[in-house]
Amino acid sequence: MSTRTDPRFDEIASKVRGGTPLTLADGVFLYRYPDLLAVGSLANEVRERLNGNKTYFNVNLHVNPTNVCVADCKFCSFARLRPGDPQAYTMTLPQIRAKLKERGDGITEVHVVGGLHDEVPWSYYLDTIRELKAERPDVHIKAYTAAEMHFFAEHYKMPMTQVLTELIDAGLGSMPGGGAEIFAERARRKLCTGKADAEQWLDVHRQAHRLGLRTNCTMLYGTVETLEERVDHMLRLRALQEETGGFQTFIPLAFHPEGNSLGKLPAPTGVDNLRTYAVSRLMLHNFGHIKAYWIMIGLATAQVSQSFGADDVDGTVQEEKIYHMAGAGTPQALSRSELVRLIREAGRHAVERDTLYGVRWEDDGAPLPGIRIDASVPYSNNNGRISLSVAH
Ligand code: V47
Repeated sequence: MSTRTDPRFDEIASKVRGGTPLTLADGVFLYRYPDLLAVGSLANEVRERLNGNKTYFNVNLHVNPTNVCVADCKFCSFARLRPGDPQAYTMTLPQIRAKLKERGDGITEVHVVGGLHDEVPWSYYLDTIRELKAERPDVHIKAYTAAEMHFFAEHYKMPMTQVLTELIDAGLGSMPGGGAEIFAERARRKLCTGKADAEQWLDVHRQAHRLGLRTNCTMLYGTVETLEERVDHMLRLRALQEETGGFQTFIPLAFHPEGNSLGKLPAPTGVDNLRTYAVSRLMLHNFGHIKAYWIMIGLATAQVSQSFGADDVDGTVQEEKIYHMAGAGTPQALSRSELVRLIREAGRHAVERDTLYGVRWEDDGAPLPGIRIDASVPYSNNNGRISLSVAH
């Protein structure tokens, strides 16, 4: 395919190289441009200008304290509406602490998100963080999406600054990027009701940034949204980043159709995933990082995405519920060595970061402990287990 001489593509490429922000029309053009490799290669230029050959990862643990949730999100396979539902659960504080004790070896971050549970006291959410910090004072707590923060303010009748300040005092270190879905009202109305709308979601992040918290942001794609709505979503994030500079990384989240009421929709294809990484890298010129969450797009696409604009693969995760209840075929955890191998084989230089992108370790190419390097053994999912020879 040779469409690289298209003058409109060349015009966009010149804007990218000259540092001119792209417009909505530019983004939609890139989504529709047939030469995927040309779009990917342009995104890779930006990725390498900002992050060189580095691919970041961290060693983290996900904790989902409850799946009881009052919101109605059509794409969600994790939430249960009422506490009495046989599949509903709410972890006790000792259970939360025990999870970190049991599975927290070597981790630097706990990622905490859950449902909007209206029958627990505000202290439950604060104490969750206090318990984790009491168990491991050294660990960074990245907790509660803007949708949860908005719920806390409404349900417990507190101004947002109080919600955030009390959580910071309890030990909150930063906020994850979930709950953004798609900002466009037309699509959002069909996808989710009973939780923060676009402006409310953005305002929680604005206030968090003002209080000095760094946060992440996401976009759920592949449901009912148009390409224009995807690019509009990116532009709204870019505008807030221009205002506050508080976002660390953008994470595109590919829709998983199992176990939810949008189950008839197909999952986004590999090409759509790669194009979305590339377009977001090109639209979000003021973001330092684009994260390819391997849990969600699979190990193979996470590797290839490192040449399509992404420079981060998230972390070891340890136990993931939100995507696995929606049919994710990836394993529930990767070891540190497995992540490094994944990055090495993508031709990138693995860098272990902390939550705030401080460098903790850089790959020196040494053989990886516990793993026999055998190029004939593919990274493939085998009912949640990875096919790897582990040397004992
Ligand atoms: O808010 C839920 C999305 C998010 C489905 O900040 C779904 O570092 C696709 O935000 N198909 C939670 N998406 C995950 C998230 C996240 C993940 C990794 C790192 C970070 C970070 C944040 O997942 C939800 C929602 O937008 N989601 N169900 C589904 N069936």
